[in-house]
Amino acid sequence: MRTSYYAAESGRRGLRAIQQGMQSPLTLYIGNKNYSSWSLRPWLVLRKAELPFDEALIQLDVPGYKTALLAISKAGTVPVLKVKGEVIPDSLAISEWAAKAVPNLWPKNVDDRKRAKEITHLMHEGFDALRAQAPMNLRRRTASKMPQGCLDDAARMSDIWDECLSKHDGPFLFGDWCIADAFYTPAATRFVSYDLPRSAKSDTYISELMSDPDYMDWEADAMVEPWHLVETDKANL
Ligand SMILES: N[C@@H](CCC(=O)N[C@@H](CS)C(=O)NCC(=O)O)C(=O)O
Repeated sequence: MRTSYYAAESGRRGLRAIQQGMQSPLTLYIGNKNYSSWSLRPWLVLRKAELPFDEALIQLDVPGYKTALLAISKAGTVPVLKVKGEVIPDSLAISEWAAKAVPNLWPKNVDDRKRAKEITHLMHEGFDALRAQAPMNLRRRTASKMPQGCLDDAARMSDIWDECLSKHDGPFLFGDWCIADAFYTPAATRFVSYDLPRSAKSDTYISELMSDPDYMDWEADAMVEPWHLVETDKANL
């Protein structure tokens, strides 16, 4: 996999240069690895699918970044997957694209698959308080008191994990790794960053996700990123 770093300030020309130099038919556009939870999800899915891809990192929240995002897709957000001429914005749409291309990214058992999709959609559309009040910030460690909305979301998430984990032998929500685990990995990092309460079962699950080799590759890049989003770093100080 090749990584291209795109300085938003350099405008569309820089982006075109990256596109022209790219080798793989798949390019995943992502945001800062320390902060972009939506980018991490399909990145993990493509890794687990063993689909070779290039990644292009768009630095978020710097002058010109929105122009850069809009030059990639009308959504104006990352992640975006480019497959030859096709442009697929949105973490879930990219994951579903991968699941069509490669088997076993959703559980085989019909009931498990239905539940895995339900809880993936829940993560994609919900848990607003947790997402807003405990933003993904892989470098962050704090024991600050967290707002009640965030604690309520964390308790609900830990219950969902426990329900899934109690029906399977683990280590993942439905036994083998699936897209639902990708969707909950950024949430798991928030439990660690903000020291959110969780059950013993959920704690073991979090440790499993945090020691996943693909996740650790992403995290290693995040740790050395030179960019800091000051407002995000101050959340719940
Ligand atoms: N529903 C979208 C959400 C994508 C999203 O909001 N991405 C953030 C980065 S994590 C973004 O691009 N923000 C751009 C902005 O704030 O202008 C998905 O699942 O991919």
